[in-house]
Amino acid sequence: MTDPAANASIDHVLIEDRLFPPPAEFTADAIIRSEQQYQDMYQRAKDDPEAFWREEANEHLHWFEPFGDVLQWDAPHAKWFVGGKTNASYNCLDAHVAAGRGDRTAIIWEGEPGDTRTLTYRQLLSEVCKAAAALKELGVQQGDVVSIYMPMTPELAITMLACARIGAIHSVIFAGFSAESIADRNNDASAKLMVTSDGLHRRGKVLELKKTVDEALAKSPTVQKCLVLRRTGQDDVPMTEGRDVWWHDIVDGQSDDLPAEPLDSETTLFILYTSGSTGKPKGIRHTTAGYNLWAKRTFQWVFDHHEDDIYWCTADCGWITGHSYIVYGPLAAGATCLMYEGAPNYPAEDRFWELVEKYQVTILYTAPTAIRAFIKWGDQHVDKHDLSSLRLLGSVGEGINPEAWMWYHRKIGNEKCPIVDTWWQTETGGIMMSPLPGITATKPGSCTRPLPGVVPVIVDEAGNDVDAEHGGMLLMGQPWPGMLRGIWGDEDRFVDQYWSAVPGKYLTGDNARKDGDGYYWIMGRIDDVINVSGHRLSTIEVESALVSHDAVCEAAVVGRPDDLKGQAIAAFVTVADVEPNEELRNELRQHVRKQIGALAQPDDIRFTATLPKTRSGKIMRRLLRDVASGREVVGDTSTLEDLSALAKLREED
Ligand code: 6R9
Repeated sequence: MTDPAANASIDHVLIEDRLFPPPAEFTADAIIRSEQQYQDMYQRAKDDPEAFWREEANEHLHWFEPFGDVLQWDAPHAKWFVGGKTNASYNCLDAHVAAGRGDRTAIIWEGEPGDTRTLTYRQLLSEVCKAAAALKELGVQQGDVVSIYMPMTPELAITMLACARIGAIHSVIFAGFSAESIADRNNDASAKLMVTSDGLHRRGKVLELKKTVDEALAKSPTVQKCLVLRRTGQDDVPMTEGRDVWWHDIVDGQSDDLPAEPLDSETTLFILYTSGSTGKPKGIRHTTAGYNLWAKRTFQWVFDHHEDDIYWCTADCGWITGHSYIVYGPLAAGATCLMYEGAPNYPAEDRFWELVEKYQVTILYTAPTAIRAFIKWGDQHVDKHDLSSLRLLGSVGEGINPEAWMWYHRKIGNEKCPIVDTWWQTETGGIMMSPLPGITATKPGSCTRPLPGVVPVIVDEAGNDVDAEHGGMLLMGQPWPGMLRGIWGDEDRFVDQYWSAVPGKYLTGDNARKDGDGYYWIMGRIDDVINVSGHRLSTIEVESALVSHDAVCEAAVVGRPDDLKGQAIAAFVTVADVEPNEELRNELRQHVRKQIGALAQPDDIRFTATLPKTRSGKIMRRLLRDVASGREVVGDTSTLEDLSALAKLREED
């Protein structure tokens, strides 16, 4: 028998009708400043992608040798800019120096202890050449995998670009992962070299990275050498003779002139491991030309980049956001980027705002998890600083609840900065859906419309298109230059996971709804849908209703089995400045009922001090599902930020 709800769409229950048109002053000076301009680009990219991308690639990348075909598409395998030769490090560095922009500032860096460093494009190029020469001296060749486990220092970006320069493949591992996770990634990728540092500064303490790396290297037989940056300067750093080399011993003395290797467009630029909800992490593979072009152009379109901008993306290079919007996008566009090493609440909760004021940041790109933390910490930290340099705000990583959006808009943007809520994934290489700040009237909680080249499709579980105003699975109907080219060493999983739901179309794993204005609303992961009495509800809508109550900072909503309704709704809630009690619990139930209806009213509400999150700040609803249903927590927990968060939740049972 078929389940009557099996091919149902997802019910949409949250009404959000606030609309924020771009300020006229912003539009007047914007790169994309008319709706017509967007429509023309969008239609051309959709109807004649080859002509559109040929022009884009010729204009925006440097070619040592021209490409022939724009696209060879043998679904799900794409080759972009076939036979051309380029180099991502050249596009990010040499191109600017050659164009007389070598003295522009590329990176303004601040360490957590307050030390600073500024690098012009010319200086960054020299450093990258030296590092590339050192990699070669250490035996790294084109196609070799280099694992990078480093703090957010300029040398992290330098190492990535040095790999790109010689055609080595970088695999950046966030410097918070355990020895076990590093070894897994080294082994999966057969990494040849590891780059790390003695330690890193985090909230005033030193974390000894090299010791963790040593433990990992004991279980990483393919790694032959380890390059070690001195960052924190402690003296008892274990160095293994014949394997470990100090950065200052081998990099500093190299020549600063090492030409970028002309590389085939489809040369693997990097792999980046991302956790599947179950099973082992997968190495998402991106290639040189398509990815670099996508990162650069989406950066320019979405962030409306102008020469005098000071741009700050608060992500870590250990995530795709850092790859695309700290390194490859902004540097290819010649931007001046602030890079910060440490925590947002060290030495105090106003560190970000202090940095914005000090460096006169104009564009700020951060994540909902950070925004919700700032709200919890209180407005007094923001009020201490002059944030008037800001002109544009961005959000990425999770859906931003409308109330968090409103706070960002009022408190940080002073009601004058457009907010770009950017939806994308490690797999997509760069932003796919986002407002264009000069033209798109924004709606809190919506990532609005697709960028040129992006053709979203929404289907129900049977693969049929769903009507506007209903939610379903989000797919991409057309290949785009920044798309992943595979999962490292696992072709079956690549085909199975992304290309099997509707053959030839990319399955994102998220649900979404398109509203009557053609705006998209992400409704959370496919696996997170809650089925209450045959109604399929999106977690994020119920969460947003909870967050719109004054007492609530964060909410995570999951389904748990229920004999009567199929699933019942369980909510985990963090509150600020109030005593969580039965009265508040009832009030929250009533609040959700009033906001979105009786159907969505949570059956259980648990107050908790923290929610389990991934190290990049995403709520792990999968774990909460197990907690809510009283099951043993199963599956991969290696990306969990703080294991104690989970333990506490279980205690609170
Ligand atoms: C860039 C990045 C991808 C998943 C994605 C979705 C969620 C990211 C979002 C968003 C709603 C947004 N996500 N941005 N959901 N609105 N603006 O985060 O990549 O770490 O691979 O995560 O994150 O669920 O599928 P990645």
